[in-house]
Amino acid sequence: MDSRTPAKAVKDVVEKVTDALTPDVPGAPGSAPPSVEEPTTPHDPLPPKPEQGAPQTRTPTGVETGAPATAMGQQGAFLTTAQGARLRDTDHSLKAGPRGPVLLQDHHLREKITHFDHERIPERVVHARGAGAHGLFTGYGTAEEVTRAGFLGKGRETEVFVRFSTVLGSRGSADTVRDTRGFATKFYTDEGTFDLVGNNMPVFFIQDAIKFPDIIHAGKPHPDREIPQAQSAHDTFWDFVSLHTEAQHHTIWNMSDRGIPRSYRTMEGFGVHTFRLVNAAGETALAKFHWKPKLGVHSLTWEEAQMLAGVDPDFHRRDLYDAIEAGAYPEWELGIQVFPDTPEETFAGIDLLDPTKIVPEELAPVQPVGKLVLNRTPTNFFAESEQVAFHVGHLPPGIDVTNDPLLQGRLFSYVDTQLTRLGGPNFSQIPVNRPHAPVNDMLRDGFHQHAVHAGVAPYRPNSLDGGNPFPAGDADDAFVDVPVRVTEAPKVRANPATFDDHFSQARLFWLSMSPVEKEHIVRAYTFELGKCYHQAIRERQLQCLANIDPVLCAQVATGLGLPAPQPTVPLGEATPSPALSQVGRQWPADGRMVGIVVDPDGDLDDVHQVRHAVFAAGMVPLLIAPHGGTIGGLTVQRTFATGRSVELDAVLLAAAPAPAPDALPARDAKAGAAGPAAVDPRVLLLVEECWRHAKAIGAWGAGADVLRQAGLVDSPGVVTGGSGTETLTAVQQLMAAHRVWERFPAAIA
Ligand code: HDD
Repeated sequence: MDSRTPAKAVKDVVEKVTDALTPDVPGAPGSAPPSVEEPTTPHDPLPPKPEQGAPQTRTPTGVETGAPATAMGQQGAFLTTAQGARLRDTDHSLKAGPRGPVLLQDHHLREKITHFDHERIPERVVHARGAGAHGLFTGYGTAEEVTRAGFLGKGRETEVFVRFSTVLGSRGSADTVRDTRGFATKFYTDEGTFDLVGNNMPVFFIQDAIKFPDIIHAGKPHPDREIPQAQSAHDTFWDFVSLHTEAQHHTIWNMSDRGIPRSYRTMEGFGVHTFRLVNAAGETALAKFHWKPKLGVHSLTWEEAQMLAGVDPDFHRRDLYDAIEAGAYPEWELGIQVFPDTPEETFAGIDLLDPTKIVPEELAPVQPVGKLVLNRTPTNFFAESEQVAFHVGHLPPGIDVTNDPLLQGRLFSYVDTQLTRLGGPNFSQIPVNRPHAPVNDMLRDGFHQHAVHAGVAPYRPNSLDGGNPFPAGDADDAFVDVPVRVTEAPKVRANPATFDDHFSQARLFWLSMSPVEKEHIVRAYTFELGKCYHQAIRERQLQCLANIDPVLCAQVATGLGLPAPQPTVPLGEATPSPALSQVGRQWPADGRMVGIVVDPDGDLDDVHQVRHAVFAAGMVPLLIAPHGGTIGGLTVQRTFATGRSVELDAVLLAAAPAPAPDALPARDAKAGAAGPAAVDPRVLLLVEECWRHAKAIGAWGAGADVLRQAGLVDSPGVVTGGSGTETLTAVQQLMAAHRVWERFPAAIA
C-alpha cells in the first residue's frame, strides 16, 4: 500500500517525468539554453516514454509475467463490478420485493447487460473466419546477402503470431469449405513489426486493388437472400470470374485440391507479391516469399470436406490447437525466390509486378531463410485471434514494396479497415498488436487511447521536449524507402500489356497436375458450375476452360451436358512445374491421426503396444470403441457414435465388434463379402469411408473379419499383419505418400 498522500504521490510522478525529460541535452526543459539556433540539432535521443515502450514483462496477450497488477485483465478471488467493488449476488436483479418490478437503480444489472450488449465487434470484411497461434521464428542467416532485415540473421529468434483463415465465410462458417486460405504472420522484430499477409495460393484473382470490392461482392453470398454461405459455387462468383478472365489462374487453384487443405499445418503460404529487398550496402533485389510446411502439402477429398462441414465445422481450428497442445508443433520454413532488380522488373519473361503470375520454382529455386514453429495457443480467442490487425505496410528495414498495383492498394486498405473493425486509430496498443520494438511516435489521443503520454510537444521540431523524438541517422538502422526511379509517364488508368495474358499460367498449373489431381479439378468445376442457375454463365466459363486446356474443357462440358467450345486464344507450350503437384512425394508422419478400432473382448495387449508405437512415431492414436470410459486401462477417445472416419489419416482394426444395440439398422454386407453383416455397421461405414477417401487401412487378428465383411481384402492400401505393430509399420509406409492414390480412378492422363 502506498502510504504517501495523493498530493505527494502526484508530485513524485511529476518529478519523475520531469527527470526523464531533463537529460543533459541542449534544448531540454531545465537544461542550459541551446548553444545553436536550430532546436532540433541532433543529439542523443531520450529513452522511450514509459507508456510507449514495448511490453517488457508480459506477453502480447497480457499474460502476467511479473508486471504490475494493473496490467492484468482479471485479479483477485472475488467477483467485482468493473470498478472493483466486491459483489454478493450476480444472479438476481434488484426488485421491489421478490415479485416486484426491477429497479432502475440496479447499477450492477445495467453494467452487466450494457457490457454484454456491446460485446461484438464487426467481423472482418474478408477473412472473417480464422484461428491464430503464437510461435517463434529463427533466422538462418542465409538472406544476409540480399536483405539487412535483422530478424533473418543467423540464429536470431523473433516471436510471431500467425492467423489462418478462409476468405469468403462469416465468422461462424465451416473451416473446410472450398476457398483460398489466409496465412498472415506478424513478426515482432526488434526493428519494428513485420506483417507477411499472405495466402495458401501464390496468385490472386485481380491485378489491381481497385477491383477488390468487385471480386469480393461477387464471391460473398447473394445480396438478396444471403446464400450460399462460404461458397464460390454460385452464379455471381462464376459470372465475375468468367467475364474477368485475369481471375482464371487463381480460380483453377481454388478448384484444385489446394482449395480444401487437410490442415493449416499442411498448407504452403505465399506472400504473392514481389517485394524489394535491400542489403546492408543499399543494393536491392526483388523477391517472393514462400512458407513450406514440414509435413508436406496435403488436402482433403471433396467428400471429406463436405462431411466435415457437418461433422466438425471447426475441424481446422481444432486440428491446429490439438496439435500444439499435444506437442506436435506445426513447422514451416520461410524461403525466398530472388530475382535481379532490373528496370523491366521481369524474370524469364514473367512480369514480376503481375500478381496473377508465379515464377516456377524450377526456374528460381526457393531458398530457405528461416524456420517458424507454432508452440502456443491463444489464451483468449477474442483478445488475440479476433483483435490481431495485420497490415502489408508493416515493414522492417531491409524489406520494401514494389509497384505491384495490387500491393499498392492493399497498403491503403489494411489500416483503413481497422478504424471500423477495432473502433479507432489506436489498435496498435491492443496487446496482440503491440510492437516489441520500442515505440516513440507522435500519434496522440483518439478512441481507446491507452497510453498516458508524457511531455508537451508531440510535434517536430520542438525545443520543449528536448527535441525528442529524433529522426534516426544513417547509422541508426532506420527504415529507408528505396529511392526507386519513377519513370516519367502520363497519368493513365491502364495496365502494362504483359498483364493481358490470362490463360498461359492457368494452363501451366493444369499441365503440372498428376492424373488424379486433374480429375479432382474436373469434378470441382463440374460441381460448382452445376450449382449455377444461369446457362450463359456456365457456357462462358466453359469458353475460359477451352482457353486453358481442351481436355479439361471437354470433361467439364460432359459433366454439365453442354458442348465443349473451341479455344479463342492460341494454347501455349507450357513446361510443367512438378513443384505444384502434391502427389508422388514422401512425407513425415508427425501429428497424423490414427484411429484404432477395439472391442472390450478383443486382444488388448496388442492394442497397448500399437498405441505406444503410434506415439513413438510422432502420431496421435485415437481409440474407437463401442462405448466410452476406459477399456483394459486405456481411455476411449471416440465411440462408434462420436467417431467418424473424416478426422483420421489411417485406421487400424484390432477387432470386429458385433453390432451394438444402439447401432444403426443393420444392412447386408457389401456385394462379394462373406455373408450378412456380423460387424457393427458403424465400423463398416468407418472403414468404407476410409477406403473411399484413399486412407491406409490395417487389420490384424479378429480385425481382418471387418475387411472380409466390407469386401476390402486385397484392395490397394489395405494391409494385414501378424501383430498390431507389424500392421502399423506397413500402414505407416502407406501414409508417407499421404493417400493411397491408386484408389482414385485416374481417368485423365
Ligand atoms: Fe487482404 C484481410 C490476404 C488482397 C483488403 N487479407 C486479409 C487477410 C489475409 C489477406 C490473409 C486476413 C488477415 C487477418 O488474419 O487478420 N489480401 C490477402 C492477399 C491478397 C489480398 C494474399 C492479395 C495478394 N486484401 C487484398 C486487397 C485488398 C485487401 C487487394 C483491398 C484493396 N484484406 C483486406 C482488408 C482485410 C484483409 C479489408 C480484412 C480484415 C483486415 O484486412 O484486417 O483490409
